[in-house]
Amino acid sequence: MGSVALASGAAWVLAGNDTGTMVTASPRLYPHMWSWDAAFIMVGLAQLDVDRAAREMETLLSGQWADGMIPHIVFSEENGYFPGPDRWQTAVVCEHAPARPHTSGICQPPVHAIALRKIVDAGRRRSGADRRRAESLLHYSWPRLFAWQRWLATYRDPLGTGLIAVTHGWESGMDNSPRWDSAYAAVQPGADLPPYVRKDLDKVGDEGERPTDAEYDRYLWLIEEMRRVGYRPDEVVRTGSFLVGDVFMTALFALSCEVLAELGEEGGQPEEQIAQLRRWAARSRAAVLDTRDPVTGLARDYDVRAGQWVSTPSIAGFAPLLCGGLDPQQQAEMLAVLEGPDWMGHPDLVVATPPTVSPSSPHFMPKQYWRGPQWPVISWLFSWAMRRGGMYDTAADIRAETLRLVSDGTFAEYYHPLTGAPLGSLSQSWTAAVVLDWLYEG
Ligand code: 9WN
Repeated sequence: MGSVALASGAAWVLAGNDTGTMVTASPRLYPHMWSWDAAFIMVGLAQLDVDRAAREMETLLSGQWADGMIPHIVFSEENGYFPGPDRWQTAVVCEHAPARPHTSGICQPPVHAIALRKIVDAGRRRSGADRRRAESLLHYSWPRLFAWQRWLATYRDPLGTGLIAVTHGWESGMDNSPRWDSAYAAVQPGADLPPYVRKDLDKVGDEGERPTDAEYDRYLWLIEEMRRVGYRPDEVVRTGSFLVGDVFMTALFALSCEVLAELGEEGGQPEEQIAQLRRWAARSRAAVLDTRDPVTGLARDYDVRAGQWVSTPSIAGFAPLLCGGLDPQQQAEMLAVLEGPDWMGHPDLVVATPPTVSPSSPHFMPKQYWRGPQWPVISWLFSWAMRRGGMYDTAADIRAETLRLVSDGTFAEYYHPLTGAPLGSLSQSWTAAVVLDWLYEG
């Protein structure tokens, strides 16, 4: 499919998933707004329609909790996803949660400052009305995104080092990654886990791509634990069965603090808050670098509950390339590993983009959720951050190769790395959105 057809197809996917106030993550499997999906969707919308992109940010922020957390799902009026509002019961048990819209009670990676950057830049490139809309969105969103970063710095730094922790694998966005296997193994679902019926299995082509029932029991048990402490962020961190310092989330936190600080300078926001963002960024960047494995050089997660490093190699090991901080020699070495035969340069890959797990790893499963396939949105994120960090050649290569992967026009959630087959949900909004951004901005 050529670029023009691909761009029209991507725009058509976003329009098809648009309920008017939110572009759902996908038509069937995910009929609601997911926090980090929404940010990437805004990146694509910004290229098409600044006002529509701005409304997406406003919808997301309408679900922000009073303490600053941006929840991982803002529910639409659709049914069709489990766990839905009845299971979460956030507004029933937590005074910080909004009564409407309904939201989940956990978070996802903080990539929203990147979306705001994109919308502001698109607005400034265009006419008076778009420019004014973008500037007023900046003014409206900045304090709210600051509050979100502050929430993470306040409640999710249990070691006090700047390593941001997740309390559920879903918070990482890489739900079923082998990164979480050992931490999940220690989660013992209680006998009083309320019964439930999954809705995801009949919406993908092959059930084997999705997590197992035993995994779902653990996902649901963690939510039950949180519900029982009223989603109070300090209590969740103190008592929950799952607490892992997430190096990928930490890198995105540092990156977003920097991006938000720059936007704050341009928008005349309070100097003290801008300085605070820079302090958080520096601390978390250092925390990311401190996680590096002395043997492989890759960044690692830290299981706070078990008191041990998680050394399972995954794409998250390259987190320093997102947030920066490596010296030139170290950066070149890490890039060489990423581009080398265990990762992007593996000879069996159909396209040279980062797989979620190395094909050389015993954990590699080419069709399984976050255990091997390539996610176009993760490629976009690396490419965007690399360009920002001056790694232009790798950024351009990842863009070109991903565009080759998605040229089938299915806009799949993820792709089989050894065959290029589309997997998971088709017409996935964030895939369409990042493709649009790449086609427009080059
Ligand atoms: C749980 C929506 C989301 C993404 C995540 C992805 C998947 C949900 C699920 O879908 O997670 O939040 O039901 O598996 O792992 O990254 O935001 O696209």
